[in-house]
Amino acid sequence: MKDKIIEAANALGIDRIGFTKMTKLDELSELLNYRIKNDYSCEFEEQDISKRLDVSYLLPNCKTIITVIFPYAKGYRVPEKTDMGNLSVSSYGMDYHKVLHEKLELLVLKLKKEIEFNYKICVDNTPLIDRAVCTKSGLGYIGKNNMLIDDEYGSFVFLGSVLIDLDISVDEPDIITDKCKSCNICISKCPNSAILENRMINTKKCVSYLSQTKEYIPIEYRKAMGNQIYGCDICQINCPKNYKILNQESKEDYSSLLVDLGELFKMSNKEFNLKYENIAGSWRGKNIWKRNAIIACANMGFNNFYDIIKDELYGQSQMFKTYAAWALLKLDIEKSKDIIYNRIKYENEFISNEYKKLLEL
Ligand code: B12
Repeated sequence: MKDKIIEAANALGIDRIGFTKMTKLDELSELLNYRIKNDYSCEFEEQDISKRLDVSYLLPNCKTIITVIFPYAKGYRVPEKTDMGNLSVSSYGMDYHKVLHEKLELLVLKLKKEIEFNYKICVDNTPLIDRAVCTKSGLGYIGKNNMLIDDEYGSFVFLGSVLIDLDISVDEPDIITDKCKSCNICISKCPNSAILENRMINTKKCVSYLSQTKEYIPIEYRKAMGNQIYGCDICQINCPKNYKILNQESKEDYSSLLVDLGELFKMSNKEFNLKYENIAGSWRGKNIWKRNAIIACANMGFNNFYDIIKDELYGQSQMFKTYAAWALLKLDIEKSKDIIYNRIKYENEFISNEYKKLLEL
């Protein structure tokens, strides 16, 4: 059965496939507790640790987890400094959640012609710790930047799993050695010092997190966001393990990862969905992109958007006001001070306090 699964996966263009038993991940208990205690976990993760350590409830009688990794970013070049916003390369092309899910669904359909079984596909969408089950089944190792790294594809791989209620002989992974050795490039290049010496990430500081959260972004973290509209690739682009994949010949045109901010500021929700709904980076919706665009304008000194951002001070959105006032002061402190001061009396307590804080009143 195992050989048949591998053969079927290969036919679907999946060339990295592993197998592991459905067991509790008790070895991660300390790590997960430590993250919660230190506020290193985030709202995109299941907070009930017991549901992460034992995911057998996802599929009754689950015996085996089939794991796969799927490469991307071949030949990707960081765009030259531009007057646009930037999306992470993980958001290139069709949403990887859909692509990988469909591939795994096809794999299951093929196998079901041979034998009946129950299954559950997981691609980033369940409490399963994708990286943990992939490493357990021998697919790659974890780098200091927390990324799962494959010897050939580097860390630019998406992870997927299929839980099944069949018993399949599993892989005994090689002993995972620390292939990062003394390299600390990701730690030193991370724009917000989110990668810690103890191989953990302070998720709340990670630019990828900041670009997706709906929570308040602390003023001191905003600069690190640069012109990112979704995600961040810095710890991967600078990783020597990705040198090979990034320097491969490729016909892909990555220019769609650049976002026209003028267009974004004017877009209706409908127009946004039409243009971006099929990519991975749009899942938080237009307003989060627009917030990030305001931050990007301030960071990059895009003064041509000054008036558009100023209009937000008179709008309905508390979120836009928060970042607009900060951005206007960054873009032109003298011109903006009075404008913001004069708005204090019209605003609720949160916004007026925010304005006072920015004006150091
Ligand atoms: C929440 C989340 C985030 C958060 C937090 C990330 C983080 N580092 O935890 C934020 C929003 C910041 C984020 C960002 C990104 N994410 Co994300 N994210 C997730 C999600 C949903 C859960 C991650 C999680 O549980 N974290 C908690 C910690 C404990 O687990 P972990 O980091 O995943 O894995 C650790 C443990 O497994 C541990 N470990 C494994 N075995 C063992 C054994 C022992 C003994 C020990 C001690 C530890 C240990 O080492 C791992 C690294 O620390 C997963 C999907 C999923 N369901 O797993 C995707 C996932 C991790 N993300 C992914 C991607 C692509 C990204 C981004 C690259 C997107 C981008 N370009 O902006 C960045 C990368 C940031 C980074 N350097 O980690 C991929 C990672 C692929 C890969 N090659 O590793 C995943 C797996 C989605 C997928 N299915 O492809 N993400």
